[in-house]
Amino acid sequence: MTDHDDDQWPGLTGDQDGTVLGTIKQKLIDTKEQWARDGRGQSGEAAPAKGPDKPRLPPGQRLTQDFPVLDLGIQPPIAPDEWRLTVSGLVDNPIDWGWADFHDQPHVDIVTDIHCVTTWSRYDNRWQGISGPQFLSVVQPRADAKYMVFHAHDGYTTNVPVKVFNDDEVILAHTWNGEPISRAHGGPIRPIIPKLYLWKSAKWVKHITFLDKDAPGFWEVRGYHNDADPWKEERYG
Ligand SMILES: Nc1nc2c(c(=O)[nH]1)N[C@H]1C(S)=C(S)[C@@H](COP(=O)(O)O)O[C@H]1N2
Ligand SMILES: [Mo]
Repeated sequence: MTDHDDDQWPGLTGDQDGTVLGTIKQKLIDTKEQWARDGRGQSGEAAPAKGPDKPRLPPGQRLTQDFPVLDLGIQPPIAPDEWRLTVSGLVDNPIDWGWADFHDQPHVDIVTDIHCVTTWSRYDNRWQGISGPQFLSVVQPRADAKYMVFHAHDGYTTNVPVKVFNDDEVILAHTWNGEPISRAHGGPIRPIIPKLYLWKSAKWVKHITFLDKDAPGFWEVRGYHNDADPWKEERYG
């Protein structure tokens, strides 16, 4: 079962707010909230050892070769020439970037595993884009900026501590495995925070705000764990 199924709900795209779409979206949300209450996918395995004995697959996860698509059913089309990213809140440099500004930044090329709360993991994803630390060095969060909230074009939000974003594995990516990140996966630019479950990596991001207080996002207020560490199996609660 996936959250979003193109065959079942054809043409379910665009920022519409019709009643049919509204009903389907609410059904998807209700289902996942029920999963959170049920603790679906929770293996209850003890947290694995750290260091050299740490296995590659976090507890309760299974490996997949494909890259499932999960979202609320709206996949906003964003052409590179209309893409913008704005930053607000507790920063010294509240940027307003277009495509060229993004590409003027130094880029990195990294390979990471990703882990979804619905229990699939995917190894060896190759990303290109701007590293988390590079991004932070540009926007310059103030000392009291502790949390980032990502806002996306479909209305989705998610919260991440600045400390967690400041990691060489974090990337604002434009490329996945040699191809531009597809619309279905949140292209043209998507933050990837591999050390957290994938719901913390907002697709179609348009705005990032820096706050001194935490502000739980879309799933965090609907039963998902605030911290989302796959190694501690922080799925729900
Ligand atoms: N904008 C936006 N980002 C989102 C979501 C969403 O609905 N909207 N869903 C989240 C969830 S619940 C998951 S599991 C991952 C799925 O990413 P994928 O479709 O690339 O696998 O995206 C996350 N980012
Ligand atoms: Mo998800």
